[in-house]
Formats: sequence, C-alpha cells, structure tokens
Amino acid sequence: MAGRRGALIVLEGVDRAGKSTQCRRLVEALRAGGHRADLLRFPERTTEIGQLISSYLMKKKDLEDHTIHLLFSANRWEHVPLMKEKLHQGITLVVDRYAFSGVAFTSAKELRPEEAAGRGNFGTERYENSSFQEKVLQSFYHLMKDETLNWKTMDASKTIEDLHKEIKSIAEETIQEAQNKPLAELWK
Ligand code: ADP
Ligand code: FDM
Ligand code: MG
Repeated sequence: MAGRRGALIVLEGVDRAGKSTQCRRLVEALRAGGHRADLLRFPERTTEIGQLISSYLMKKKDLEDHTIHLLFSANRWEHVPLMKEKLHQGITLVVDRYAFSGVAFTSAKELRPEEAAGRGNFGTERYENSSFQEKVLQSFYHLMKDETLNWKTMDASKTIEDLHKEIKSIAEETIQEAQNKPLAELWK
C-alpha cells in the first residue's frame, strides 16, 4: 500500500517579500514538529544550468529572453525526479519560488518590450527595480485566479514571527490534506 505522501508548499512573491526567511523558518518548525521536510529553491544555482542562470542574474552574462526562460524551466525539470521521489517518500517540500516566478518574471518582461532588459540599476541583480517588480506582482495576481492551485495570500508587511505562525499553520493543514491525495501534475 502506498504510504502518505509529502506536500508541495511553494512560496512566491516579489523580491524582498520575505520568502527565503519564511521558507527556512517553516522547514525548521515542521522538522521540530516531527514532520519530514526539505527546503528547495529555484533557481537552484549549484547545477551547470543553475550557474548559467546565476551569471545571467548577476549581469555577468547576457542571454536572449526565450533562452533564459527555458533555462529556468530546465532548472526545475532537472529536479523533478528527485522532487517526486521525496514527495512519494512522505517528505514535504518547501520551495522558495517555482514555476509561478517563471511565468510572472518572463511575462513582466514581455509587458515592457520598449525597455531594455536589466536597465534599472536599483538592485545588484537583474530584475531588481521597482517598476519591474510591480509588473511581476500584477502577473502573480493573474496567476492566483487559478483556483485549482490552493493559493493562500500573505500580508508580507506583518512581522517575521506573525507570518511564520500563519504560514506554519497553513502548511500543517496542507500536509494533512495532501497526504491521501495522489500526486498531480503541475506545469513547470
Ligand atoms: P526574499 O527571499 O523574498 O527576497 P528575504 O527573506 O531574503 O526575502 O528577506 C529580505 C530582507 O527582509 C531580509 O533582510 C529579511 O531579514 C527582511 N525581512 C524578511 N521578512 C521580513 C518581515 N516580515 N518584516 C521585516 N523585514 C523582513
Ligand atoms: N526568476 C526565478 C525568474 O525570472 N524565473 C524563474 O523561473 C525563477 C524561478 O530569478 F529575480 C527570477 C526571480 C528573481 C531571481 O532570485 C532569483 P532569488 O533571490 O534567488 O529568489
Ligand atoms: Mg530569497
């Protein structure tokens, strides 16, 4: 008989929303509560594809827009076998960005074809400027209309501690709900 599977919990949002902080806190808390949980992030910069992506983000390398989009996608696909294996083993995956960032960031780029990619100089990495991030946010709102995906919206202006409590409670509920459901396919 198949064992209980883990849940796939993805944190998405604009840069500096607090995703990485909350992902780390959530994995710690789930483990402390006796759950099996692993942290993943995308882009995962350690693979060969991930290193190319990282050079692009750090503006050390220029890549054509479709090319970088597909590299982000490939970077997720190269982790799918491992992710499925872990989920089937009952390990909950807490993921710092996934395919939704892929859509939101690329479509934000397409919304402003007149602006050259990487032109804003507010942050150190590509995409780190407020007008671009605003378009990313609109794109996330659009993606959240898909009700099959069980989105929960967090108010990122709350304290780290309050957000953590809220996210932990949602994660525990989600783990319960997911454990008897078969793994579904998600676009990547
Ligand atoms: P992201 O991964 O979404 O880019 P981080 O988790 O790296 O965001 O957080 C960005 C910065 O904001 C960090 O310095 C972090 O300590 C701080 N931070 C995170 N969450 C909060 C919060 N709820 N309130 C205030 N500062 C926060
Ligand atoms: N990003 C991330 C994309 O443009 N496409 C994707 O598919 C993914 C997963 O990469 F600007 C962007 C989002 C962000 C950057 O930054 C990664 P962090 O700080 O490593 O999350
Ligand atoms: Mg982060």
